[in-house]
Amino acid sequence: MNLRGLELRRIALPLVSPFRTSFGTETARDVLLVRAAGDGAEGWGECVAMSEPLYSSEHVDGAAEVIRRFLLPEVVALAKAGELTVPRLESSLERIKGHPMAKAAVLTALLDLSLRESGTSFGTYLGAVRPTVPAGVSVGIMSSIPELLDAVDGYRAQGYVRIKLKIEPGWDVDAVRAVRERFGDDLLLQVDANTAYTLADARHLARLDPFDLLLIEQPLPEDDLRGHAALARLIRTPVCLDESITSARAAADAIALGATSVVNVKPGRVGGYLEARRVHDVCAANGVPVWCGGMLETGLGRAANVALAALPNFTLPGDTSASDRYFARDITEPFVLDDAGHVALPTGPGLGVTPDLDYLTEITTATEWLPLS
Ligand code: OSB
Ligand code: MG
Repeated sequence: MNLRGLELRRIALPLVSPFRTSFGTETARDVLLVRAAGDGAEGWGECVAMSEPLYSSEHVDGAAEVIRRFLLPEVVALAKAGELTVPRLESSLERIKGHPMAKAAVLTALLDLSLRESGTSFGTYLGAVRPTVPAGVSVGIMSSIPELLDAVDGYRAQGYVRIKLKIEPGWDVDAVRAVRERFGDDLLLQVDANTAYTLADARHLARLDPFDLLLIEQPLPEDDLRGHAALARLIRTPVCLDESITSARAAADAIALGATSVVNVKPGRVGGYLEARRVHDVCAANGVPVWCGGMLETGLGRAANVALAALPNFTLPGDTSASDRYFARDITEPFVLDDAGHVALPTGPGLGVTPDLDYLTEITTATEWLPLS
């Protein structure tokens, strides 16, 4: 891999509608993109950090600072030694603590560059076993139940095969009951609390038991594995961890403790696609099914997620929705649902999608060139 430098590009991509979770409301996606410039070819990595540290401790400004100040020198050192490969860089970055989303963005840009150079797709590289993956959709907290039912109805009409409702105290049992009553028992339904509850809410959360949910995602704080294990013994709905799963080791620990019986795999949260594959592998070895989470990715991040979701132990539909779930216009060719409610893996080299540079220029708020020498 012959790398000339990294370009950081910040874009502001409007959302089709506000997306409300227990931690906040987004109206536009503030995204940091990393472009790895080679000789001719280029690779792209999307940093999934959000503007504010409300989902996890990272945020966009912080990620940009970590990349320019601490990750770039590791890239430069390996390049100077003629040893720049993605696995080598991943190990070098271990000495920098934390910042998995910043690391994932850099590693993904370099992986895309090297796969484009070798003519290999992300899916082939990661070990995909299917050409398409089933698409679920994450439905934000709404201001009323009728508004929620309309939104779910619309997504079902579009073909989504699984619905995930965002929940928080005050927007949980009634919302789930209303959706179950309206759409029936066959609807694949799950909920995501983004850490909004405590173990003292166990009896309340047990009121979700009659609704046959696929899972409840991250009810308790990120560092509360014991709490999740205790909760899992008090409710029937399977507990699925998202925020807590920061590495393959964290996944193994959570499984051993009985804190999670399903795992949401998000590459940005675990430091990239190599670690995401290890999370997949450790879960598979323990008989724990996984699914691919999302962070409102543009087509670039979505392409890589869809490829990952085609690995064998991704047996539940992911938050791998079509581009128009979030964006009227994506920065790449859009991901669309097929008749079966699936999205297709790109087949071209690397991510297999290309950003539209004119549109990118239009929505760019800042760029920064970080040369290797
Ligand atoms: O917890 O899964 C989450 C979006 C932003 C941050 C965290 C989460 C989410 C989602 C939407 O639920 C996932 C998506 O459709 O990209
Ligand atoms: Mg989640």
